[in-house]
Formats: sequence, structure tokens, C-alpha cells
Amino acid sequence: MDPYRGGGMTKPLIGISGKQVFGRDVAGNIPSLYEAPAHVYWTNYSQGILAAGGIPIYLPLNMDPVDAVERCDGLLLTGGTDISPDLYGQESTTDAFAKEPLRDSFELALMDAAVDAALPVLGICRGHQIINVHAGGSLNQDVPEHGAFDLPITTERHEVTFAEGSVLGGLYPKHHKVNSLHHQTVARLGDGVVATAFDEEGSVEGLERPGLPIVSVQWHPEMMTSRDTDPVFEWLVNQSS
Ligand SMILES: [Mn+2]
Repeated sequence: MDPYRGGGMTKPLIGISGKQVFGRDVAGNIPSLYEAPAHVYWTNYSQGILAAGGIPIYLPLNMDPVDAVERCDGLLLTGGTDISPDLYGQESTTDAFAKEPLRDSFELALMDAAVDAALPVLGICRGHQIINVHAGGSLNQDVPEHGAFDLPITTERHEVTFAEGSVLGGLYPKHHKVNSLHHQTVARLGDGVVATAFDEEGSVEGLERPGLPIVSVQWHPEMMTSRDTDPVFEWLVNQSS
């Protein structure tokens, strides 16, 4: 037994994507730092991975995504700002959120490498949308009734149902109540992407890529009170082991 590998009990490394900000967003009253780039990672995502038995690793947006995929055992693509609509062949119709082209290109390249390597990927919110856009799908650019940005993040706003025989349907109860913190939704499905969870109005709340360990949800399990026992984090960590 290799003592450095824990006898097969090594916890999987889960790479987590982050958000591009600048010093002016985080450096308080130090104007010298205002133009310096910084990356922000919401702690609730890493907590979900820790609770499921994985080791979260923050991935700098300026690293080579192929290196990340080679060293990580799984990926968690997190929530964030709108994907640039030119990436799905549309003009922008909303400027509600600033775009982050560096993050767009990093996460799409991560997906290229993850698909090539059949690496497990969990997408949440923007990550769910990235998985669809990466596969050639599109988004509805502004569906404001989904973004209750002033309500507590734990507020249950949809009852989600699941496609028969899906990965998500195997993880959650038949009717599952979820929060909602997004203003864009999946429109045309990408190639090889299947919608497997829906809200009451048929909006796509979950995606999978049959044949690959890729699953995503539009809601925010990492922000719900059930986070530390949410089965989707366990799914990612188990797939990555
Ligand atoms: Mn919603």
C-alpha cells in the first residue's frame, strides 16, 4: 500500500470555477489595487464538495484548462453572470449583468477537455447553461420571474419533476422543491444534451449528457439548507472517485 495515497481512500480533487472581479470590488479602501484582477469563489460550493467527501480546488481563470482536467478528478462549474450571447449565435438583448469573456472561454475550454477525458462534471446555474451552450444549445436571455434576487436564497420557488430513468431522477424524490436565482433559462438543447428536470411550467431545471458523467441543475443546491446532504454533490464526488 502506498502510504502517500491513503490506501485507496484518497479523496477526489474537484476543480471549481470562479468569477473574475477587480480590486475595486474586494480591496476596500486601497485604490492602488483597484485595477488588479482577482477571482472570487463562493464558499457554499466548496462546502458542498467538502461535505460530500471531496477536496475542492479553486481553478484560476488564467490557467490552462487541459492541465486542470488532467489533474482534477471532477469539475464543478458554478453560478455567475450571463454567458455572452454571441457564443450561441445571438445579439445581446439585456445588459442586466456584465459579461465575463475570460470566464466564458475558460469554462468552454474546460468542457472541451472534460468531454474528451470523460471527466465527471456538475454544472450549477450558469454552469448548467455553460453545459448547454458548449454543446451548441441556446438560452432565453431574460426570464425575470426566475430571478427573485431580493428573496432569501433558501426560498423554495419551484417544485421540480424528473424524467424517468434519469440520473437526477435517481437522486431526488419525485417532486423536489428548489430555489431560483437566475434570469436566463435553457432554450434550444445542445447536441447530446437531454433535459431531465422541469419546473411547473416546463422550464428546464436539469440537464444530462447520456454516456458521459455530466449533470447540471438550474437551481442552487449549495445555497439551500439541505446543502450538506444534497445528493448531487455526493453524485459528483462518487463519480470522481
Ligand atoms: Mn427558476
